[in-house]
Amino acid sequence: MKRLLLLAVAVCLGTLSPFSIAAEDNPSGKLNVLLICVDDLRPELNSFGVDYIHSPNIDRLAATGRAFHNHYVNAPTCGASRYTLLTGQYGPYGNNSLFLRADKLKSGDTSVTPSMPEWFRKNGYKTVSVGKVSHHPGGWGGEDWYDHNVLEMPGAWDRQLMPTGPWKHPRGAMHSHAYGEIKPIGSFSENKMEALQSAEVEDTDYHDGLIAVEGLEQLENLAEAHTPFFLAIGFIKPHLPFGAPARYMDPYEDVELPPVAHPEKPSGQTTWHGSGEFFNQYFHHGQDPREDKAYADKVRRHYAACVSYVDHHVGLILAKLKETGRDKDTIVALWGDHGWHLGEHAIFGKHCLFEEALRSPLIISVPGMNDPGTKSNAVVETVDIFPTLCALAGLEQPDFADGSSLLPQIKSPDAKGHTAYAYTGRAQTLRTDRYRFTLHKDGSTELYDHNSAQKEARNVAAQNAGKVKELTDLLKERAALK
Ligand SMILES: [Ca+2]
Repeated sequence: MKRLLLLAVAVCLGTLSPFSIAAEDNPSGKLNVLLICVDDLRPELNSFGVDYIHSPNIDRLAATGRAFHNHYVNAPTCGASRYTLLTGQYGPYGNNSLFLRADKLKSGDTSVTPSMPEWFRKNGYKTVSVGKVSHHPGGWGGEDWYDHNVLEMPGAWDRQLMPTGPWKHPRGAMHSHAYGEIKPIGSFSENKMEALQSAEVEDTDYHDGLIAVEGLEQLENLAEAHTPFFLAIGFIKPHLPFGAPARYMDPYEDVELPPVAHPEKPSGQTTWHGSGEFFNQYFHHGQDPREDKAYADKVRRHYAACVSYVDHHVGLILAKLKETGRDKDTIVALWGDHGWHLGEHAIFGKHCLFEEALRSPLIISVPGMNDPGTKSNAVVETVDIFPTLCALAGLEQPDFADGSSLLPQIKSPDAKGHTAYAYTGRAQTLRTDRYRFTLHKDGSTELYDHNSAQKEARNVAAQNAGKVKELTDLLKERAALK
């Protein structure tokens, strides 16, 4: 009885995982963490209701875990979004967010709190990153993002790896095509990289194939060790350019694509932009998908092929986890760092505060969880992931985290969510289960009612002054945490 009482107290204090560990030979008595990050992945997945997408491996993960269908990122750009994942806090907007934090650490700023991997490391975990987990693949700065003395996240990783193959350095691998081709520096170069590619090559002739190979090796090594592990593997597709081995185009050759929702450019003050990354940095042969449906479909098919390419490699990682037996004592989380407009609101890109840029897939699978495969519709956000993984693994909660643990939703798919806050440099937004409310720096507002047929195609702020006031106050409460 006394032991049971102690156990109950320990669970309440968060010092034990609330899930029993099924693996008979668990060497550490702790649950491991396998975190899979996917770059620029909107919920363009079969298991998230997009029927034409071929994503059997991620779908299988969703079928054995909890898929969060209303997960929102806190910032619609890679670096700032990854900052929130990896620190559990809202932070600066920009791709250099984590480097700014590293500078603070270097200057001895004691207000900087531990990152998620550092937190696990301090709790006895071996922490390893492979590929694009922080903003720079590999997690280094300096020339070509390859100076091992310049760390994006000091103290975070026991090992950080980024196979560069024929691209020679992480900067080259980040925006690359097959055959070692890398994007020229400068947005307006005369020699722009093709936006789309479909080459008859092996999986490892694009960089995610190499990231998977390294990830498999690290996973195999960690699975044999007698310490718990926190392994983060970051795939770079479906980030631009949209290139993948040709066979991943096969499922999309003859498929009828569903119509694009609200393809018109929104009127009035919004966070709409001219898709600068897409048009300025990549070559489109004079075609504009905003005016050319055939080209828009081609872009969408290539994005889909990149999703299937990544899905294949997620499948290899999950198969290896099972083969090692560590699937019985490993939490798996799969996260997209933000969404991507494929023509909605006449945007091809991210960097705005609409649903398509902010909604991304989050799937969390825990051995022994209730109702595996039942989705959650709760509104949740990326800053929730750090406290969630701590709660699931039985680690002390990071009291500095801006989010809250999703243990209730993992225990019960019907558990309610909260609100999701996000920002760019020019505006902030709050998503409730019914509304999206956006507040611009100049004070102008957007209010969208997701219970209406028009959703984010009709700003109803002018007709709902009371709701605007209420959501302004709520948004400012969240903004004060920044
Ligand atoms: Ca990204």
